[in-house]
Amino acid sequence: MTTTCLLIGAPVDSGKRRRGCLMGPDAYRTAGLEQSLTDLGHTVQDLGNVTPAPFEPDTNDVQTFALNETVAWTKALTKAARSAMERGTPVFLGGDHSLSAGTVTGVANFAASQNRPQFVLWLDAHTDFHTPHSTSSGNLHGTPVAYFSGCAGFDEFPPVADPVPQENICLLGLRSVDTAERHAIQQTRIRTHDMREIDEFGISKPLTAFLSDVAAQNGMLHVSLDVDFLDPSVAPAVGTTVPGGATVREAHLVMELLHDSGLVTSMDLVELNPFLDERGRTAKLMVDLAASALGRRVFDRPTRSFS
Ligand code: HAR
Ligand code: MN
Ligand code: MN
Ligand code: MN
Repeated sequence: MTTTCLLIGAPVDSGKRRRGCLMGPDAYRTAGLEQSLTDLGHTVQDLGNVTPAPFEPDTNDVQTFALNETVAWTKALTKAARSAMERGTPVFLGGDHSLSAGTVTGVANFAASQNRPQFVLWLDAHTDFHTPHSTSSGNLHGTPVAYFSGCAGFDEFPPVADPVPQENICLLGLRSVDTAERHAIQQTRIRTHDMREIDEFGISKPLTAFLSDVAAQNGMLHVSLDVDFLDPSVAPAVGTTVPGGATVREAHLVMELLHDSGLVTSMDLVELNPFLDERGRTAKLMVDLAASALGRRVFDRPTRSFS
């Protein structure tokens, strides 16, 4: 099945102190994302980059780094995501992971307008489940899951109109979880799958169980792919490398199963820092993974069913 893919640049760099993610959208363009998706038969429109409205300057000595800038991005991206959903399958080109505070709330708002439940697959070494009060780094890229699931403590941010229900969120690839996040997440119904579970039972098991639930509820599915889901030996271009991540094939298998499911309605590619890349290899791998999610395969085979 072919679709209209909307490439939307989100050069958000305010979610942490190390600079460079603002170059992400252009790195994906340079690595040939548009052509890769066109080659699969999709109609592809590059809508350029989103820009935030003007914001008050941040003083960088508060507990949350670059709060006003991140709030401005959240507002702009919520709007962009909401309206893109009317027109096709948005692929948000990050930008650091704070951008998902905007993209997920925007797509969830659209799902609510369709009376369909929103689901989120979060492919990441981290849970990103801090609130502005629990974070010790002050880096807001560590908070979007708490925000879009409706946790308290985000007073400076816009209220979340349609929080994603906890049981509709699946975090896959975990291997770096702060104590406050672990305690908080254990009180929720969020599905968490760490690398130990993936090593022991394989990556397809938790994923196919989740996809079956999405299908059974006629859900919309947002996929948020953080570069650090991957092992740093194959994806070095990220500020927060954590050893022991997904292999190239594990990541492609996730994407291939996602495509087979026919359930993906929106996607983020986040945390790419091209300043840290080696001859574009991480950007290229992320483009190849996006292509797998949108239908690239070695051979045709009977499509797996998830209902
Ligand atoms: N938990 C740590 C913190 O809050 C690290 C968060 C890192 N997040 C990302 N995105 N790189 O997953 O500072
Ligand atoms: Mn993340
Ligand atoms: Mn991460
Ligand atoms: Mn603190």
